[in-house]
Formats: sequence, C-alpha cells, structure tokens
Amino acid sequence: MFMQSQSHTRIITIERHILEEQRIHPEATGVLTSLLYDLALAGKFISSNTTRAGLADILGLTEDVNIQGEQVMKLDRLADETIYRLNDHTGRLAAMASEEHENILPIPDPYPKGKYVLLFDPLDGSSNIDFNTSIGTVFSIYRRKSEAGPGTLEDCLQPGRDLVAAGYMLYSVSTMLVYTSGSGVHGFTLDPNIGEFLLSHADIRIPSKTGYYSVNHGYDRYWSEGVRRFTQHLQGLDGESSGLSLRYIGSMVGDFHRTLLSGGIFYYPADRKDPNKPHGKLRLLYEAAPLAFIAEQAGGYASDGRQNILDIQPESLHQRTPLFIGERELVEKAEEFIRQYDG
Ligand code: AFP
Repeated sequence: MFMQSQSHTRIITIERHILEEQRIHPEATGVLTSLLYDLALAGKFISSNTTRAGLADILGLTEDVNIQGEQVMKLDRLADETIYRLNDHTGRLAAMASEEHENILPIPDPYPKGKYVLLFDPLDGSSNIDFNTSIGTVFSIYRRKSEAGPGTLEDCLQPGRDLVAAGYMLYSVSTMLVYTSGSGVHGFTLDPNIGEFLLSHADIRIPSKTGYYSVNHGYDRYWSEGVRRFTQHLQGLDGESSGLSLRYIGSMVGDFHRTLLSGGIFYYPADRKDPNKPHGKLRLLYEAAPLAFIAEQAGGYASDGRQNILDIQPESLHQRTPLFIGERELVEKAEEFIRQYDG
C-alpha cells in the first residue's frame, strides 16, 4: 500500500478534475470530459508556441485579412488550425465555428459527427503579440440542436443560456485554463516542467467591493451619455463613491481574468467611432457569451447595457455586442445609467 502523502493528494490535474465533475452527472457519457481535455491539449500546444513567439520566425503579419477586416497574424492561424485539427476527427463534434472564419467549419468526411458544437476565438488580443502582453483563447461548447448528420448554422446560433461549458486559456506570466461546465468556475495553471494543468484556483468567486474598472478611455468621446456618466460614477466624480482605479490591457481575456479574480468591472461599450459597428467591438458568440457564463457561475453578471448577455439570441456568427461584465452590483449600475440617460 502507498502512504497517503498530504502534498500529493492536493495535486489535482485537469484530467482528474474534469473526470470528477463528470461523476456529478451520472447520465454523462464522457464525451464532454474528453472534449474539455482535447481543448486543454490545444491550450498546451498554443502556449508552447506563444512562449517561443519572440524566438521563432512566427511573428509578423500575414497578407490575409480575416472576416472582421483585421489583419491575421501568424500565431492566430496556428492557434486556429491547432484547435480545428485536434477536434475534427474525434467524433465528439458536429461542427465548429471560429472567429477567424466567415462560415461554420464542417467536420470533414469520413469522420463521425458528434453531439456538440465548438465555437472559439483562437487568439484573442492578438494585436498585443508584438508587445509580449497577455493573449488568450476562448471556447464555448453547445449541445447540437439538429438530430444527426453534419452540424448546421442553427446549431451554432444558440443563446449563452444554453451553453454546456465555456472557458479560456490565458497565455501570460503563466498559462492558465479557466472553465465552467455549470458547477462553478475552476482555474488551472500549466506546470511547464511536467506539461500539465494543475488546479490552482478552485471554485472562483468574483470578490465584491474591490477591484478595478477596465475600459478603453481613449474612446470616451464616442460614448453615450449613460456610459460617460457611469464611468464618472466609477471614478467617484459624482461624489457617490470613493472611486476605483483603472486597469486596461486591451486583451479581453487578460482584462476579464483580472476582473474575475480581483472584482470590479470590464466593459467595452457601444460607441460612435465606427458607424459600421454601432454595437461595440466584441463578438457575442466567441467572446461575450462564454465569458458571461463564466461570470455568472462565479457570482457575477454580464450585460449588453440593457439585458443579460446570456439571454441574447444570436442572429449571425459574427454579431457584435456591447459588454459590461464583472461584479453584479457594478454591472447593474451600468444598466441603471444607460436606462436613465440613453433612453
Ligand atoms: P485583437 O484580437 O484585434 O487584438 O482585439 C482584441 C479585442 O477584441 C479584445 O481582446 C479587447 O478587449 C479589445 O479588442 C480591445 O480593443 P481596443 O483596442 O479597441 O480597446
């Protein structure tokens, strides 16, 4: 018999954790567990490349322009292909959709089609790559709606409320994977020596009454009256609060991760700077909905300023939305200001 050592019983790998989560659901077949583990593997692969980004000849822009009209960087493509290739043949997915592609990504024949669909933003915050700043991958998993055969666009256009699991990988000082499958939010840190994600942040809850506010102040001249006054409230300029400090990376996963751990609020409001994008910059399906699910599972809240992000029925794959996310009280305050001043 092995002696039960205190230190070893505290080491929980991501595989052990997702298997233990699976046991909470006796009806589970193990497919979701395997899918989450495949995503963790993709995260390790992407992480190993992002940490070598300054060394390898993979920095710089490709000549392509993605569906959002942004230039695609090489690491984006690598992350995109990694996630697709690690998941196209497993039989767990009916279809995928990536922020980098206009249409859904079918599962190629002859591979079997599964019961889930996977949506992902392969490398969020990629304009930060050249500056060695945090970047991340965001993923969402839904149960397919169609009965069988190849997955459809409708399988991917589901409201965040129907998410089965969501999470992100953050490539920063260390690499972290944070996910929820509907029973709390759990964070794992990659141990680069053994190549495994270890549980480092069990059952994360967004703290209240602390934290920072996080927004791109460079655009405040384009904001609505409600958003402007809400921001002044956060700064304590209306005399109703003592004022919060500001933090803004410009990489949503990094800004959200800090908000999740420290409290406060991150927002990317609608603005008037680009008349073609009156709904803000962030994508509902690839960015806002998965983080909203995580925030709610951590006791927080996410809104587009008027309604719960999780209740929005998406109409197209690349739909954009304003996003206010973090401590419930602060997000509700934003809604209050928007109701009062923006009609
Ligand atoms: P990139 O992937 O093009 O860097 O965009 C990142 C992002 O979608 C999100 O991660 C940030 O929160 C947001 O854009 C930052 O946008 P601004 O540069 O307009 O503040």
